[in-house]
Amino acid sequence: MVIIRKPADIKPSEITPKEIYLNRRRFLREAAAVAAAGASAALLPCVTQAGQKIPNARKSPLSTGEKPTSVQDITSYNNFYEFGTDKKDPARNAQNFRTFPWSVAIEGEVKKPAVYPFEDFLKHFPLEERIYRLRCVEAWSMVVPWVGFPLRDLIRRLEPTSRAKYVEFTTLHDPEQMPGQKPGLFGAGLDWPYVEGLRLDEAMHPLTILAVGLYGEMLPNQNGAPIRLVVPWKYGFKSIKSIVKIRFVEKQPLTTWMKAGPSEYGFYSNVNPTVDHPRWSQAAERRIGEDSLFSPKRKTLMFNGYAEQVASLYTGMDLKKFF
Ligand SMILES: Nc1nc2c(c(=O)[nH]1)N[C@H]1C(S)=C(S)[C@@H](COP(=O)(O)O)O[C@H]1N2
Ligand SMILES: [Mo]
Repeated sequence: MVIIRKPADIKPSEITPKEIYLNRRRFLREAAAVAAAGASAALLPCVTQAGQKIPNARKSPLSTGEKPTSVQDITSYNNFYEFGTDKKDPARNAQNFRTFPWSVAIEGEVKKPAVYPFEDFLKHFPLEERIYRLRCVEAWSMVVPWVGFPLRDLIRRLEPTSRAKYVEFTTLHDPEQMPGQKPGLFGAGLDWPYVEGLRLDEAMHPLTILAVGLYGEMLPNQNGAPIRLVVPWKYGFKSIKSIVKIRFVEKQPLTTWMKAGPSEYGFYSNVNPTVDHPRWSQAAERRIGEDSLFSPKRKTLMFNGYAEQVASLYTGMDLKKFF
């Protein structure tokens, strides 16, 4: 489904069914009740754009005390293959990416499927600043001061059915805007749109967030505007950008990277210094911004340093098999 288009392009057959409309109204009413009961939502203006200041994001106790990477590095060294495969490509090629209007379709095994405008999330979920380590599978890392809200807050509101075991996320598919999605040399040869997935308990973990900003401002386009996932104990590619669909499913989703290289990228993708990528070691990492001749590599930590919080999700699992 193409989300962004002029009203005239929308066929009558696509107009939101009444049930979905009513679900959305109920969602708003319940969210308003939560806000009135004390949790202060961010109350942003309706028109949002990259760089706009985010007021009153609470500082989260779940943040790392490590020094954040510079905003310059975070916004100019990116993996966002829809805009090119060079680290500098996304900052250049995503400049005119349109992220307004934007909506996220909620589908599958859930009692409240609907297409929610992005602003609904901003108005009704209190935003927090979460400073997290981000460890890319390519053995570099950053520390990012995200602004977002726990994915579990949204999931609870949507009421998954008992059949929902996994959550599948999909990025916008729009080759006109995303040149990397066109076949040819510029693309990464991935199967578009980009798809990621989590087990429902991973999605419900308090560390898992949907981010809408960084460094106190709405997300820059190259970082996944207007809304992206952040799962800090997994390799960066799980943290899917520019999400247009969240689907609750019974079976483990087939992700983009599993399709591209099943022997190299597994479903779990937990940061694990003892399980190497077939082509390189995962034992150490280079911290972006520290690449002087004298800065040693850092040792990669189990679950990217979040073992205390997340190890219990994987009790009894062979992490070499379920990589
Ligand atoms: N849709 C989409 N999401 C994506 C990617 C991508 O190419 N496309 N790259 C992933 C990878 S490999 C990483 S390391 C992180 C990088 O996020 P950042 O650019 O905000 O640091 O985004 C992830 N999310
Ligand atoms: Mo990555």
